[in-house]
Amino acid sequence: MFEAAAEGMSVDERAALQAGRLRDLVRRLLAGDGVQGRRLRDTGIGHEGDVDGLDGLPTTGKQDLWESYPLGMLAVPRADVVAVHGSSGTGGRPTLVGYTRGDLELWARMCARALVAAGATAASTVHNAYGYGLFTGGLGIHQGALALGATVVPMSAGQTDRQLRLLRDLEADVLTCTPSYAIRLGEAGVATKLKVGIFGAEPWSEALRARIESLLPIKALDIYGLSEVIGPGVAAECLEQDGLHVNEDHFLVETLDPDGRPTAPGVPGELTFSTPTKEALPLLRYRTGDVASLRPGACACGRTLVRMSKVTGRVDDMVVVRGVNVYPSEVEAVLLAEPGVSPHYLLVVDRRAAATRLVVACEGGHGPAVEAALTARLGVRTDVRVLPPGTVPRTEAGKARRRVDWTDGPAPLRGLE
Ligand code: DLL
Repeated sequence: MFEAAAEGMSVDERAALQAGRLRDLVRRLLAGDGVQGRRLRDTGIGHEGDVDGLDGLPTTGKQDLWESYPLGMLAVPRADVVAVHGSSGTGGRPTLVGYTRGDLELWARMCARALVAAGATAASTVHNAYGYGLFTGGLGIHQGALALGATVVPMSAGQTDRQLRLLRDLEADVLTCTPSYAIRLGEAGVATKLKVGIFGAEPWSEALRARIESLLPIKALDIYGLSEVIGPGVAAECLEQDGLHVNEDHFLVETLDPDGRPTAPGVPGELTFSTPTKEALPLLRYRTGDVASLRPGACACGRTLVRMSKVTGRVDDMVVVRGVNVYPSEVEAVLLAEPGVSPHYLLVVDRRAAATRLVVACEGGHGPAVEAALTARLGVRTDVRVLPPGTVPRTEAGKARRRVDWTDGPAPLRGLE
């Protein structure tokens, strides 16, 4: 472990640490004049910030960040902000996040924890193909690798030929990129010295994991995070591949039901984070929109941190077709279980007529068989279009686009009409 005392701490000791940190956060927010402090005051919490736990405290959402764009929610003087990151966001509107020097240092340690959980050491070479820039993937992992003392190859995304060349020539043992880009690199069929990959920034199924592990071949691990909370390194899998360890000494996690009540262990809910040790943008109960479940209990690796499941969907990503709820992740699981179907697919939600139609564009496989498997799993009929290889767009940089809404105009892909 990179920080064994924190990652392997007893559950009681950690609970006490979390309670103290939460009270500090509440006091800090109450002392400021921001939206979070106002909400706390409205809830009737006194300035001494004596709270028992998270339940009942007000929540925060993306809307709050949008409304205070660009950096209105800062809890420190602007002069203390040393970097800005963010994301284009699921809704297309940018979300910006400021970092103090302390925030960057915390972030580096969280990413170093993820690298060590994947078996990386100071002797490792990390081929980092997450995009560098405003996106947190590239620079987050980069700083984590530096904190670990590994050798980082700052490839950024794109230019696949050059990536393959440097993978071979520098003999990296750790690959970091989006899972869709890992498929892209794997399909090139180049022999490497890679042992493990740390993939995240977009949802990916167990079926995609199996595909990546056989293509590259490596151990494929999941890493989760979001810029609002810090970036990658909020949670990450270890080599046991049995859930993502949430760094809950710094990121208090809950899963909430649609009414805002915590769900029981194992029951999926909306991931909600509080960040008591963040300086520039501390968040109280930030609702992420991501759906997963939580599981307490020690892992065989020795970490005692609560584990989250893979993200199974987004609260806003569910497609309702004839009353049936469909998640893109389920479509992916079905497709990859079908023989001959490539990992490149697009779920097209055709909303041109009053009745929504689901079209699944894929490459390879036997159309009627895929259709039957999808109907059986989803409980709703889909139109499967098997397109010629190379038709479904690949991701060179950034996150894979797995779902598109077709509201009017020409089809989003040729061959769908
Ligand atoms: O994607 C941070 C990151 C970079 C995580 C590199 C992992 C690796 P954002 O651009 O702000 O930050 O996007 C955050 O991406 O709310 C999820 O919806 C999604 N996401 C991130 N990691 C995963 C994952 C980065 N492992 C949003 N599985 C989040 C599923 C993920 N979805």
